[in-house]
Amino acid sequence: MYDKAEIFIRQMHDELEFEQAVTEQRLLAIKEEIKKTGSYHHTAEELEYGTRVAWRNSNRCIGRLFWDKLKVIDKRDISDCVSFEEAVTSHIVEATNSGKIRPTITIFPQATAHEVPFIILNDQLIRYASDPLAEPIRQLVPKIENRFLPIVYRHKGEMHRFSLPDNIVLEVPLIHPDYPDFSKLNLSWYAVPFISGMELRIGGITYPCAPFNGWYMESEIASRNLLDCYRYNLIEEIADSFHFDRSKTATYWRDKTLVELNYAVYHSYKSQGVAIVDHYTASKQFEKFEQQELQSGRKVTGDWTWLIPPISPSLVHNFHKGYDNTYHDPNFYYRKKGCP
Ligand code: HEM
Ligand code: NRG
Repeated sequence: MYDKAEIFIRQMHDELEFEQAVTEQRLLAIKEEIKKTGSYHHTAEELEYGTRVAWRNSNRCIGRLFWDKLKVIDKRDISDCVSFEEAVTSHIVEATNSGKIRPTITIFPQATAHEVPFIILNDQLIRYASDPLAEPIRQLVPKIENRFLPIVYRHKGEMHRFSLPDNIVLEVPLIHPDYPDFSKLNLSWYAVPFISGMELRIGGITYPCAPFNGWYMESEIASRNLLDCYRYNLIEEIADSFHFDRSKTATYWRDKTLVELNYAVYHSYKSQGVAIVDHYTASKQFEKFEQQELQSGRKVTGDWTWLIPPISPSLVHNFHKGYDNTYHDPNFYYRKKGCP
């Protein structure tokens, strides 16, 4: 643990241009704390910096230009379920911000050798009970009355669950300005993706519960969630609402549906005042991030298979270059299945 802590502290102090003596003093204190207790605790500044760098290091994320604007909410002192549920609810409300989404992370207690801290079993805080991806939670909670899944979490070895108050989940009805019959399908999606199934690792410390959010890129909803055959699988119904000719593949009805649906999702969010980014702008922002990192003397790592958008990938710059997919800490990782 000390070795990992040392790498992290030296990197942070180096980037933030701390004085050498301050660095050595902090390392000594960490060494002492680990010797006495078997672990150590980050200062508020280390937590904030480490978390932002974890986003900067997220190889699969195209949204990293804004890594140093992440709002970090420190809830490491929470030890009871009421406060936990309040903090999760407050994260949803504050980050949603009536559509002016704020990239936010709430950090709950770190893992220790003798205590099992909070862990959320849902992969996202908000998910429709009708989504095929809801299956693992539906297995745990057979009777679900809400349109949204309850949040299932573990604390001190016990399973708990709570339902989100319906009125805190902002949703966007999907419309297409040029195809009125599309609106008649009554489709909608929630405004904010809150990732809750990943753990955060900083300098040898693991935070198993650290839900975070940014805003959506339109193709996540349009190309994947609504069209993937193992998700909502709606390509035929949506093509029919656009009155495209499905008699043969060569009419390109699938491709046309994909493009118009991405357009519909983007314009629905925008016209209803909910933050969203189109794949082309996201890619341009990522290009700027790459340039900034280069200027700061850092190497950008990335996962090409995730960075290219699932619509017109060859029209954006990242399709045409390679990325080094090495994982550097601090970073976010999937928790191991069946953990804890
Ligand atoms: C993945 C965009 C904010 C960390 C992704 C993906 C997209 C994306 C398109 C790929 C998702 C997929 O294909 O399923 C954005 C945008 C943001 C944003 C537009 C707006 C601000 C954030 C924030 C964090 C983050 C705030 C963390 C603090 C990640 C991670 C992944 C990811 C860890 C990989 C998830 C996985 O492996 O399942 N992001 N992101 N992103 N993003 Fe971001
Ligand atoms: N594709 C998933 C969300 C994954 C993360 N995407 C973001 N993250 N935009 C979906 O629900 O469609 N973020 O933190 O903003």
